[in-house]
Amino acid sequence: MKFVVLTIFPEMFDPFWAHGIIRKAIEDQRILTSAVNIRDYAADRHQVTDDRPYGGGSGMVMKPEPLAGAIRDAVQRAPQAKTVLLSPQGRVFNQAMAQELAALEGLILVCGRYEGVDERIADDLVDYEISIGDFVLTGGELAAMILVDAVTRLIPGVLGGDKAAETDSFADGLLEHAHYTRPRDFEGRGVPEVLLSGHHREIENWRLESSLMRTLLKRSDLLDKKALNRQEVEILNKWYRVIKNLI
Ligand code: 4GX
Repeated sequence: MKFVVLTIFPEMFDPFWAHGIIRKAIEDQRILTSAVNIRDYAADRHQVTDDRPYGGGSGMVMKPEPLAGAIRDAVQRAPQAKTVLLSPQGRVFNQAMAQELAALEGLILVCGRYEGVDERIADDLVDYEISIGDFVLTGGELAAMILVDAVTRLIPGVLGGDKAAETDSFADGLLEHAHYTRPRDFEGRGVPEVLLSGHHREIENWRLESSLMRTLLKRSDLLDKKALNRQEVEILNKWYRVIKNLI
């Protein structure tokens, strides 16, 4: 997968490419990354990328010509790639979208600053408009990093086995079960006994129960969307009966 980021702050990506799983994915050539300076496509002597909005008002808008130049050049170099504009007006990013994007050959990620980009860019040169959440950032760069991060870890071979991504939170519509590691006693707090038992079947049952209960208590909205199997319904019913007997 090829990621080309278009930004006026390409240096923001240097530490991002240089650490952890992203770094390893680059080293293993599972992803190819570049951050391109939109300023390099500005025609004037001062390489201006923004201008005042037509109709007046405060704030600046990214000029269309440098952006169009940068996008067209990136498309030429990665003709298979889809172009994404990071914007609060976009579809809100989630794990299902990350999975779809992970199947693509390449992504050109357009990072806007200021009040946004000239609307004609979004209309004509962008395949997807994506928001990473309902809050306002100072620029699309952090949004692009989040998208690259979430997509990269789904590319086959990037995480240890492909098991790791399969057992994720959200992969099956539930939150992750609780995790514990040594020491067995941490400041007087123990570890669920079953996890020390070596009974793999019981451990799997406990983990499913943990996932379901955490989802019910912390993110019950996720359960509304999920198609539950028989075992999951059985566990939820069991706890429902426990609670009902208390009230
Ligand atoms: N998820 N921002 C982009 C400027 C902008 C506005 C409109 C294009 C169109 C954001 C988010 C986000 C702030 C990045 C405004 N660019 N991006 N920027 N939430 O808040 O992705």
